[in-house]
Amino acid sequence: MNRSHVVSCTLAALAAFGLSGCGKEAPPPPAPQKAAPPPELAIKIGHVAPLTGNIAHLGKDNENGARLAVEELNAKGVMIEGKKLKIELIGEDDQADPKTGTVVAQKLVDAKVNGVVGHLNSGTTIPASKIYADAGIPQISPSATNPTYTQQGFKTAMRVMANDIQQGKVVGEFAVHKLGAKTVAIIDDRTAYGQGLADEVEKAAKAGGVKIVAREFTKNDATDFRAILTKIKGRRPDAVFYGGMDAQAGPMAKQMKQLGLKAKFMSGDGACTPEFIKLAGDAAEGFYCTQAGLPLERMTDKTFSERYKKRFNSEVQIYSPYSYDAVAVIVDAMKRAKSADPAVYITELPKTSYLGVTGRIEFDDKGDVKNGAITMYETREGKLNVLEVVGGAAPAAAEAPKAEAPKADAAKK
Ligand code: ABU
Repeated sequence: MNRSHVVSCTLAALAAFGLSGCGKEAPPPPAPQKAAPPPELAIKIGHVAPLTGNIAHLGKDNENGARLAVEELNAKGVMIEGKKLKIELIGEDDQADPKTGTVVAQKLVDAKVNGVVGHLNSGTTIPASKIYADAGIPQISPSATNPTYTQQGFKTAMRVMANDIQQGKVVGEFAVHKLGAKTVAIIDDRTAYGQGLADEVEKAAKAGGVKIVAREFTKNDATDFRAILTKIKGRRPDAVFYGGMDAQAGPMAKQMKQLGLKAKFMSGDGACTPEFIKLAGDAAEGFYCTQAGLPLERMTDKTFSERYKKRFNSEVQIYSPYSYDAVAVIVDAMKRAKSADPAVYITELPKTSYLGVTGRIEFDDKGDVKNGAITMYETREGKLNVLEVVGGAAPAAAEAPKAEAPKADAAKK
């Protein structure tokens, strides 16, 4: 073998096999080819809630729920027509302000989102719903309970928890039958939610024979309620109902105690939060409030709060399980429709029957969740304790919450 043969042989061997020798060793088997990853289908889901201001803690909770769903669904890999869904969550801050709500709604429409989870407040959700409806973009609110939202005839508008007709009736009847109230004073914050719920409570209480001895109002940025409470104290009501959020209900409870107003204090879901207890301190004791759904510990997926805490290093406030489910319901409809196009998958939304974190989700012909539950709580020893659950679907045996609850549909996909 001459020198040039040795060189060419060695180079050829190295090039061919990347190793020693020339004709002495069998070549190694070719490395297995990695399958090409499936093509991606990138979609955008908008989320809107107040991320600044006095209920930013609730807005962040809503956004966290939606974010957890997006992250888990992306990690699982949802396939639509051979493509792997890649969901981007676009979070917007509407500051709980109706005008800002419409501005950010238009921003999401312009960004061509495939669906919207939000808004948090009824006062922003209702005006924004017209913008999404005109654009044909499905919107699922995880927390807006004012009935008007789903009564406008928009096919795009849905919610995943009970509404204030259901909630007001439970509060009013509880005041009559469980608290034995004969006289009630009502305060609201003049928002679509606060005023609407207060009206429903008034209706139900009056139907039970209660006399409404005062009907007062404040604002959703107020902090001093002493003038209203002093007036109410003079009417000696058995109970006071506040229609509004925890940011006002907390200091209101404190000021009731300071003024020696001993009436039972009641409110709805906007104030039925750990934040209320933090703000009210000792005055939180003996407070009654409702949530528009099942208690967290009785929901289908009991691992939700652990996953939430692990991911965000904070506790669930109230609505995050619903915003989680709202994302999952949108994706479930896309899967059944084999399309993420809003014009296509919207036809599947009304047919939804989805076992989420919060329970089985199905919609009535208006877009309200069927069989919504209302839970009544009383605050004792600094905690919200369940008193009763009204309504809600009787879970099928396979869906009933268990000590080791099965994961929700979203987690199985
Ligand atoms: N449902 C209470 C808070 C949100 C809202 O309806 O305004």
